[in-house]
Amino acid sequence: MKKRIFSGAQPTGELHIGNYLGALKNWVALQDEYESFYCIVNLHAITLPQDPKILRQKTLDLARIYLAAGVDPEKATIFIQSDVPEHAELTWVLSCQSRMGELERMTQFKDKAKVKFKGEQLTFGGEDVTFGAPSVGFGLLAYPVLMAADILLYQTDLVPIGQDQKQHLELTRDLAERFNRDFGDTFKVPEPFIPPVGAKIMSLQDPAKKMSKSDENLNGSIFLLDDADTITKKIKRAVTDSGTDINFDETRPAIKNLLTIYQLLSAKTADECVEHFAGSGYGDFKGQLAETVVEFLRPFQERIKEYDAPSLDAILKKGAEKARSIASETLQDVYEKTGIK
Ligand code: AQP
Repeated sequence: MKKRIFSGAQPTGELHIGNYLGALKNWVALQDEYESFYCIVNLHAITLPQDPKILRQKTLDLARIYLAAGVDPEKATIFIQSDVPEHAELTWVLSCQSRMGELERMTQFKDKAKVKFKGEQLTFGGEDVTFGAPSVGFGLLAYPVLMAADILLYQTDLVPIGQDQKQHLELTRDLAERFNRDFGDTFKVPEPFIPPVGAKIMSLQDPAKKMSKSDENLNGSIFLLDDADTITKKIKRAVTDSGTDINFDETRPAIKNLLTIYQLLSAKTADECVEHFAGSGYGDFKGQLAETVVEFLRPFQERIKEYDAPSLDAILKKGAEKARSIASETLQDVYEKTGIK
């Protein structure tokens, strides 16, 4: 029997090349070897305010992006999180097993709470952290519990994620182990799959910050739907480091980041990349990088238009049915073990 994968992305903002290289690219690479479940996590999206109309549209757009990236609906199960109500139901049960302290410690919660709720300062969570205001949404705190439910419902072996989600996966493992200890063996304890290269693509404007959908500086990210002109401009404006060599030097993070994007999209080894650009200046390097990104994204953007509404609908309906057949078994077991049913 094939081992199982679960992963997902939020239908918020614009997906960027970091989301692709850190996650989607690996989903495609792993779909032959594993029984794969790729979810559009719309319930996660509402942990921050969303426009309902835009959210509905973005949910379908994201399904198209999965398909255009190469997720094959004949091999992998693609579905919308809210079409499988077991995700929300298991979240409640796992919430009752979660501790405030462990949720308050999550880096993403601390970052997002800080950014979104600027205001009066106060100390929060027994830790040396100050937040902007007392009205941080509970959904933001509960986010990793919902993520744990997503993964554990499918008795998942492996979770392909970028570096930023590693801490959430560790919490998922803790919750699975705690539940198994207290109620008997119920969940498989999943392993993360974090790619050795590309797990954290950095902002083009600040190599100390990860490329991020919510970055206010749009020049920091290359979005999957950017046109050729915009991509070229963004790469030309990307910050560089002092020095002239083009190599993977930890002390020159801006060039290392650009070269990593080049490496992953050109399918060259690290040594081949360094050799290829030996003696080149930054201008030439950036020009070739821009061409590589544009050439990669052109057919991708064409493929997005391939699926009309009825065929997309059929894929998502079939995906939800398959997902539910597995998720409902796990939830039934959880309800029996906890005395709910
Ligand atoms: N910069 C990145 N490099 C590599 N992988 C990344 N991922 C996110 N950013 C990078 C991975 O992409 C997957 C889908 O993530 P998501 O939809 O949950 O994205 P997100 O966290 O909303 O995306 P951002 O850009 O990180 O958004 P904000 O700005 O809201 O924080 C995940 O596997 C993630 O690890």
